[in-house]
Amino acid sequence: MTYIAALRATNPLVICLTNDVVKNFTANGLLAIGASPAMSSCIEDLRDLLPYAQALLVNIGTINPELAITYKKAVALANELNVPVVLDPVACSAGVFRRDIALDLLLQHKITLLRGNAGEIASLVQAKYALDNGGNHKEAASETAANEVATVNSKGVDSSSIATPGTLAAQCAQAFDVLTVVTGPIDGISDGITTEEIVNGSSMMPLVVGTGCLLGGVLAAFIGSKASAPNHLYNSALWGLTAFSLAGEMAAKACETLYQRVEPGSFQTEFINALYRLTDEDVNKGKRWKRPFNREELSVYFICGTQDFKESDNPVRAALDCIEIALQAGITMFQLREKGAGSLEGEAKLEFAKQVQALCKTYGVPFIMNDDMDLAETLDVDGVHIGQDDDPIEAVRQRFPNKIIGLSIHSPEEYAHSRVDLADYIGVGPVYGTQSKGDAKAPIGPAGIQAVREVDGQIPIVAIGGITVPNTATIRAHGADGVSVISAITKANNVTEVVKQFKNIK
Ligand code: 3NM
Repeated sequence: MTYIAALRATNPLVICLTNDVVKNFTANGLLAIGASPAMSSCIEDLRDLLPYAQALLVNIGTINPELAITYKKAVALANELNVPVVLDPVACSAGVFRRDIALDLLLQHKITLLRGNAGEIASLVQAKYALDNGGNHKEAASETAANEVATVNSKGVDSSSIATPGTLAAQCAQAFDVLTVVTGPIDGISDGITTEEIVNGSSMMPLVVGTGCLLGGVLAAFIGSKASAPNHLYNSALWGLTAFSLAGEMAAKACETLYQRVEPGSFQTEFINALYRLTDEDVNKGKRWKRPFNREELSVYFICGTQDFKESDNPVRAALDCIEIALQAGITMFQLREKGAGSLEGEAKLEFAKQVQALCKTYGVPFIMNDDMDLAETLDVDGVHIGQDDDPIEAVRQRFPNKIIGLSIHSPEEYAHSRVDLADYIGVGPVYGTQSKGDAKAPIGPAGIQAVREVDGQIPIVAIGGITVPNTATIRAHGADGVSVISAITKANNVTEVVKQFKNIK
């Protein structure tokens, strides 16, 4: 990726209709990264400048009624001119006036990218859900402020669990059809289909006023630059967000070297220097992206390999067809388990795995590799699943700090002896007898699921072994977040119908 090089070659003109507190820092930061900033705050001036701009930033930090009208006119004009718009709804979770201005811009105009912290984004999503459900979104405001980072789901706010920045970004992207960036100790980005979390950054960044506001400008510069890459909007924003967070890490390191300590004043200076120095190679080497794991993805988890189609004349074709139909019907996770008598090896396994991975990507479903860690690394899969006799989870987590990791568990005793804290989810089973695994252990029944759930109320659990549509409700009632199945899908007469039935059981 060469997004920084493209930005510097384009030297995009970014018009910043931004707040009074951060104008100087925003202008310096944009200059340092290689963009051309212009601060403008009246529509007469914007009419002159916008036709030449590559992007417009609207930051509502120091809002007033007159400016609110200017935001609206500026965004309408940018839409007319096809200039991408970044909206920063500063502090919109703190007051209804701000929140409704941001909401109006999102609902009445085309915003290309929305950037906010978790509280700001959650308040907008909640207000949108309230509107969709015919409710009064004004009443939702005070509740939103209290539940700053509460999970927002289709039913409203569920404060029992905290949304990850990635899931919140995805919820917002879907609610408003806008590319969303949620910033915090871990950042999230989503266009509603693809979602990533970015682990880079420095704890010093929130101590410098205007860092988040500058990010809005930097993201505008990245999306406004001419880089010809697939899915330019998402990828350039992801790259820009990562570059920005990495500049924070570089600034903290520079302060350590220069002053043997990291403090806000020197950090601010070194941060601007880091933006100036930063290269695509730095981002390539330093990026720490994590595909967020959401326990709901365990709900219908399909597992298979070509050995599960050995009765077919062409097991590879049969497996690919079945996987695609299952993906189309809405499975929530897929694991490639190419294992046991008749399974593919070497080059044939690699080629097959590549095709399955491409299918999963098309449908936005996590692609998990069973056991084969080298292949997992080669293909850069979304996650891996390991059994008790495979590579130890400590080594796997070290090798794949950012991937989903699933670990098989048979009993509360095995749970007690395993580093489940290093896993994103555990697969518990076999619940019933199974034909699909030669060396399966003794069935534990739904009570076995409950026994593990009782020792850990939180960990995401997927049940496995002999699971069918009729026994799924019981298994879920005993504490599983979802079911993983082989034969119930590979041997189904109507795969679409079976997947849909699994999906309907909660
Ligand atoms: N692992 P089916 S049982 C792959 O208990 C696997 O860890 C198990 O296949 C375990 O849905 C199993 O056809 C096979 O029973 C699941």
